[in-house]
Amino acid sequence: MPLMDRLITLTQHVRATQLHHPGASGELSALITQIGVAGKVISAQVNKAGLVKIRGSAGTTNIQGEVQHRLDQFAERTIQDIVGRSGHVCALMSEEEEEIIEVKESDRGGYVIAYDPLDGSSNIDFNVSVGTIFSIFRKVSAGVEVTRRDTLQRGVEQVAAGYIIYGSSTMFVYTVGQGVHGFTLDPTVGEYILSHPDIRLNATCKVLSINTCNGPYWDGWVHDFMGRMLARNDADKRRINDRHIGSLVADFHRNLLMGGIFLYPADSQSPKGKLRLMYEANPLAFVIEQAGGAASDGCQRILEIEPEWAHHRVQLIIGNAAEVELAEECLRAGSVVEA
Ligand code: P6P
Repeated sequence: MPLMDRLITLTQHVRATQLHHPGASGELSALITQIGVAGKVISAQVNKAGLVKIRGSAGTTNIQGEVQHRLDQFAERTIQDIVGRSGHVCALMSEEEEEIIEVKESDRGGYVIAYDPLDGSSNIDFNVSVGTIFSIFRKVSAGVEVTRRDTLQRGVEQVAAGYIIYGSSTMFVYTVGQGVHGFTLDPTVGEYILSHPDIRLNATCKVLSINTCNGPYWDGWVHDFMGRMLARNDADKRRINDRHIGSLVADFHRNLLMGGIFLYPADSQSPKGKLRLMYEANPLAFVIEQAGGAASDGCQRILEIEPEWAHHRVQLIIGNAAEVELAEECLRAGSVVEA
């Protein structure tokens, strides 16, 4: 088989998906490719963080009140420079920036991007996998002005979403609504090569991923859910394993490939939940649903939630649909008991 029949690059794959969209201008393909370029630049720095003076705290905090790491700031600048100046976006909504960044009019394109430039960054100094999460919406308002209608859209309106995980290898995982596809970066040639075509969530939920040390803060339903899940393990077999590394992209990616459920419930410390709708829950919800799973805030699909503002926090339950439904059932039962 000729070599080219074996290697499919990210750019080729994205272009092929757009061929199904009559009238596609190619702008979305170009935008996704530019996000990939930003990922290569960030990957190069993440993979040598221990060697250059780029690790550690930058001594500043972001809108979330989280300590910013030098790599957080590097990743933010990289995305602003490469994606912000691509000519394909009109606004950028970042975990690291309090305000939505409007691209100067001469450089504006037809899309809005929401992103977490380096999720899990508190783990960087310990060599734990981290990642960039992105969500893309089409600009919907007429004219060049960027309006709230363009930026605060529900997750169902996403035209593309995915993440880049900087781990034992760097992978680009994305969906445009035609399945989920994973590409592994070959650093020797600087290309993302299709390595995980049409990813489907393993039908069996093998992993339970939650920060159990938040247990004292949980509502009763979470304890009920945990009990129901752990009851699956008996003398015959351990059917469910606890895997939680505290880096959302790493926990999500492992569960996507193995089959599992991740929860970050609202609790007495984070009454609205900790994770953010626009650039964490929404993009991963798009991916998981495209892979055959589900994502909920316990009461409704993540993708149906009406955003209140750029840094809207939500309770996140994401993974195998049966287990997401079980969590919703426990929450409903718990609310009846508490009522
Ligand atoms: P906790 C990382 O800061 C992050 O945003 C996610 O990547 C991760 O899942 C979560 O926070 C961990 O939060 O409260 O368990 O340390």
